[in-house]
Amino acid sequence: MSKIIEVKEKVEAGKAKLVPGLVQEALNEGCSAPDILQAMVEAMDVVGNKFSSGEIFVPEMLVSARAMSKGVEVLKPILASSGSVSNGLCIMGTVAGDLHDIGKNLVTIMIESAGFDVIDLGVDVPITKFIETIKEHPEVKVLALSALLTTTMPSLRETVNGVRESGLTGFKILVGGAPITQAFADEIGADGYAPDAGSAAVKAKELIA
Ligand code: B1M
Repeated sequence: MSKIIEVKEKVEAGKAKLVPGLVQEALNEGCSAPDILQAMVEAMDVVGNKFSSGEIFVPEMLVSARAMSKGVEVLKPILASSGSVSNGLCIMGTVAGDLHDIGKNLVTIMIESAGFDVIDLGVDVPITKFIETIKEHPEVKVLALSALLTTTMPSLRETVNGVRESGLTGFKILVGGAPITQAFADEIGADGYAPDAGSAAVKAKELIA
């Protein structure tokens, strides 16, 4: 069996101890890092669908997420191979009320590889924390906001509004996450939207050009 299929199966099964070794073996077999990443994302889609249908519950989603995060750690040095350019600072976080971080972490890796320094504020980040961090780092070029739940789309809107209302300027706001669309990004007044980690890095560079 191709190692990439095994990676997918073990992420789905939440085998965090086995996944890093299998990811390394898949790389050794000649599989590319983006292909392995794609297999892990597909595994998470399967997990999400099983959760939706009531076949599994939150703890199973969590162990799969841990397994994928361990796999991403092995891929990170390859995905993040960057040049020496510096595009400035990006402040990143998942908005208040939302605990999903795998997508945000991938976006962070790709934005770093596009030459940005990233301050990652983590998950469930209150608006005040974003504002405080921007004040501490007025040189920030991009504020990158992730939201993974339809129920945290309003939190994304409030974060964009709150940051705008703070009067702080000099940076662009980039948003994304599974339920977010270009139309929603426009509606809430974000400067940019990207559907995935790779295009987030491209968009971040476009925004500061
Ligand atoms: Co959650 N969860 N979850 N979950 N979870 C989803 C998102 C869900 C779709 C599953 C489902 O029902 N099919 C569903 C949301 C439904 C909806 O919104 N209508 C859901 C739910 C309902 C919930 C809870 C409410 C469940 C509950 O408690 N009853 C709960 C909410 C907790 C909270 O946040 N307050 C919850 C909890 C969790 C866990 C904690 C158990 C765990 C997260 C652990 C972690 O992240 N460390 C979890 C997981 C693992 C998932 C699924 C299965 C996988 C998410 C993931 O990592 N995907 C997910 C189903 C799914 O996605 N298929 C699901 C892989 C990742 C690479 O993709 O995050 O989409 P993604 O990131 C992409 C893009 O979105 C984009 O680029 C990334 C990479 O290409 N992107 C950006 C992301 N951020 C971006 C920012 C950008 C640009 C692009 O610019 C700044």
